[in-house]
Amino acid sequence: SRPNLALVGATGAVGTVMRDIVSNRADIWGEIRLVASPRSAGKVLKVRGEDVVVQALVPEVFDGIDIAIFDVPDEVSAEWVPVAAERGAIAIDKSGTFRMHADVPLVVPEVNPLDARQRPRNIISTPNCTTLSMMAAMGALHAEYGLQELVVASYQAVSGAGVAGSARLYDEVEALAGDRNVGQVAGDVRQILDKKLPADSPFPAPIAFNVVPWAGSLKEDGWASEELKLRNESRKILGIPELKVSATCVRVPVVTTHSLAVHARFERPVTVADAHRVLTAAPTVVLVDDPANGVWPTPLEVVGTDPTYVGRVRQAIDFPNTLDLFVCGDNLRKGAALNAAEIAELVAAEL
Ligand code: 11C
Repeated sequence: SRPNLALVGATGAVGTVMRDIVSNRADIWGEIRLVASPRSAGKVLKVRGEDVVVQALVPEVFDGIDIAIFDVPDEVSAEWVPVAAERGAIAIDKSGTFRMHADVPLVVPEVNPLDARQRPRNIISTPNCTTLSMMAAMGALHAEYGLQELVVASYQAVSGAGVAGSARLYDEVEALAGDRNVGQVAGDVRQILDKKLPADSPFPAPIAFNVVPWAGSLKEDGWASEELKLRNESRKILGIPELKVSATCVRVPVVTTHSLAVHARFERPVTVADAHRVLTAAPTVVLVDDPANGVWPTPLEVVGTDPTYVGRVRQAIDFPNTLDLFVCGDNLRKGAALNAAEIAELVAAEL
């Protein structure tokens, strides 16, 4: 019989995309159960064209469920993912809680699908959306040339911070609209926003008309959690424990789709033409790289789609065996819901 799927966190930014994705991919599921906090229980949402009543997150909600995808805050995952796993579901978790646990695989299906089979705790983690936005491309290049070092700057969309992130950007743009002098004097945007909007922004500085060199929470020595996740998760997914990674994560006023400028050094020599061939051959990567004709990926051109887009591939002039490139990936699709759905399909094929 067809496996039953639970979507936990069905009403969030990723949950909304998740419902769309499972409704539009090949339908391999029996029941699809929607689960959310008691606050959202009773809501009626569409999945596969049908109305489904959202159920509250309680232990019994996992009875009869084969696979449960969680997209909830870290502390909710910490409490509830083990509950689902103990009740017999295979839990696919989007939070940061279990990603670096040695007994939990961290999976990107086109890079390390076999890792999904070793899941002693019945838990599989799916990576941070910033890491994921470049993994398909970097995995393909690593397989060919042997990745040794990554230096990355991210340009992260506001929906990475959930529904509240997108709402804040729209609110700020609205609050600033019409004033053609704004943004030319230090601090003026902040003053206007302080007057017009609530103070509790998900971002530590104005995000409209701005870029903010911060994403996540403060870790040791001034690092932001997103930067460390990008390092640790890339190492685990690619299976290169010693990979050298340094990242600076930046939030930009883009609604959805993370972009990354990547400087990647390889063990073996690589030319731009060879890298183009490898990226073109990678099934989930789209090469968009014709600068003479102004062709490169931008978040606005790729939002809402599934692949990882790569452009601006250059051989670093002063660094041997090194490429510089620009990558865009929808942070809510491949960066979150799609990767989780692909893992679920991988696991369902074994059941
Ligand atoms: C952001 N990447 O753009 C984050 C959100 O570890 O899954 C996801 C955090 C995570 O803000």
